[in-house]
Formats: sequence, structure tokens, C-alpha cells
Amino acid sequence: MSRFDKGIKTGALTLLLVLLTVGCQANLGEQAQEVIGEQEIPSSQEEKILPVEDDAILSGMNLLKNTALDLDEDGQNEQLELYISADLDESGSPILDDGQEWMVVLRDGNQTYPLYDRGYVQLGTVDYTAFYDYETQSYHILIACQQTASIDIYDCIYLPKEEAFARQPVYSQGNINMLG
Ligand SMILES: [Ca+2]
Repeated sequence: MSRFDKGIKTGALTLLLVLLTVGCQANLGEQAQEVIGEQEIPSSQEEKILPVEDDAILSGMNLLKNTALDLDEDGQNEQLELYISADLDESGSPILDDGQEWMVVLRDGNQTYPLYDRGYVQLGTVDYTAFYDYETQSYHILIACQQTASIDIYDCIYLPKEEAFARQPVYSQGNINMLG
């Protein structure tokens, strides 16, 4: 083997080692992220939300916002609704105290899914965002609860076969200073 060939072989080996090392580091990075994700949001925190046939769960609450959407694709719209225990002024805005109860429900005829059930929120707000995910072909309702020192976001995924929701916390952070 000539010295030239040796040089090429050594160079190729070095390049291979560098690529392997970079590849391993990239893999380690991905694994570490997955582990962190699992630690923050254990899958055991997933809850199944079934409907109740009792409008009394909404007693004393005032409707703040609603969206019509057809989650089960039967041609009839369901109502996604945000409720608050505070009174509303003439323009429909809530008269906020230091804290109040909030609810997010999905109503389908006489069935009501309590997606966020009378959570008491101190100096903060609750809101929802609904969307259809083309990739997984599923409907999601994100619910965000913001307070001055914490934020929690839940993802409620509609399960058409079970006619239920799977709800899990997807982001939770305390000890913060909310800036806006
Ligand atoms: Ca429907």
C-alpha cells in the first residue's frame, strides 16, 4: 500500500469517526429531550372525560364565549363554551374579583363534557383554542389557564370511537412572573 493510499484511508476513517460521533451526539440529544418531556408530563396524568347529562353543573355560571363546531362529524354542530362565575356587565365583559371559577364545556344536545371543571383561578384567566390536526386527523381543544405566577395548558383530544375526550397537561410552569 502506497503512502498516498494510506493517507486516503486514514482520512476516510477520520471522517467516518467524526460522522459517527456527530450522529451519536444528535441521537443523545433527541433521547435526552424525550426523557425530559416524559418527566415533565407523565402519561399517567391523562384523564378520560365522559359527558354528563346534567346542566346543573353550569348553575351559577355565565357564558363568556362560545364556538360552534362539529367534532363528531354528524352534520350537527356542538357548542364549545367558556363560563365564568363572575357577573357580566352590560357589554358582556366579566366583572372580575380577585378570583373566580371558570369552566370550559363541550355541549352536544343534552350531553355536556366538562373539559375544565369549575377551576378556581386567582388573578388570572382561562381560555380555549380549538383546531383540527390534519396529520393525526383529530380534533383538539387547548385550554390555557394563566395566573400571575403560573401557566397551565391542557390538550383535550376528541376520541370519536369512544365519544370521549383524552385530556392531558401539555405545559405547566409555576414560579414565573407573567408579563403579558
Ligand atoms: Ca356533531
